[in-house]
Amino acid sequence: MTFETIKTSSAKGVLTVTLNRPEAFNALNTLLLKELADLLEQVEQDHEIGAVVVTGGAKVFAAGADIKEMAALDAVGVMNDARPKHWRRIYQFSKPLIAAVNGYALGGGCELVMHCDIVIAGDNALFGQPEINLGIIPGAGGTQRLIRTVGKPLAMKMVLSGEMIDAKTALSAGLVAEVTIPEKTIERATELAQTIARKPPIAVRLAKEALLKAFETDLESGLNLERKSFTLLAATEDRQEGIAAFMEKRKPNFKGC
Ligand code: CO8
Repeated sequence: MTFETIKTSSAKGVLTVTLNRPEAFNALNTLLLKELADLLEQVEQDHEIGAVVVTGGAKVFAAGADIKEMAALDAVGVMNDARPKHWRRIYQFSKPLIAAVNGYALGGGCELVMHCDIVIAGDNALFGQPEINLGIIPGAGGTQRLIRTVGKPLAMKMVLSGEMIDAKTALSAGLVAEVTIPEKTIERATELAQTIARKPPIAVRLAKEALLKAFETDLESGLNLERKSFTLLAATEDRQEGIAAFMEKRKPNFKGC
């Protein structure tokens, strides 16, 4: 697959995707979202890849939806917009997605961060939902995911005022898992992704699914899903291998079955 708006590289079970529209601060146009969603669907079938890092590079993660592209859409155009479909495809990716964020993650950029499962931020990162300044509101899940992630007071402040928060605030609010120096953001995200890629893939997939379910269901239904997945894992060879390796005091050799 060749891409216009993203760059890819892979090593040690990890695919790194770099958003590549530097001239527009990596603004997420339809093509970029489509390419990212297409790529993730392809990775779904690639058993060599256990986790994916998404980054904008050293300076900026993404400054939001492409405002210039958005400006051309009237209400019917927005209604027929292909982007919500691509966002859904990104959200449906079953393997871990790790964001490595330096600089701005605004609007759709912050929403892309929230589509990721773990966020590593450089101490230069700035997160915001500035859509209100454009007379709109977040449109890729920002109102729902931000409030579930950071709670009502901070989510309301960010969405209603458009004010950004820094990496330290994002860390204390739970939007970000770790903060590092900007030079190490991608390295640390990659290291974490490699650690996850070495884990048993079916257990990783079911753990992600169960954790995400907590966003959208009641406790009893979530516990039911967890119990079913826990039971299902008892039928995998990787569970036998993991337990045997523990007993035999050796490293497990997981095969994804
Ligand atoms: N879209 C398009 N181009 C952009 C965007 C953007 N979001 N952000 C920056 N750019 C472009 C600028 O136009 C400029 O290009 P040019 O030199 O050709 O004019 C270049 O990037 C650099 O930008 P600036 O000159 O403005 O750089 P500054 O360092 O002064 O400022 C900022 C950087 C603070 C990031 C500033 O550019 C900014 O405020 N950008 C817009 C941020 C924003 O409002 N984001 C929200 C967009 S709306 C959104 O994301 C809704 C998501 C809904 C998804 C729904 C899907 C269905």
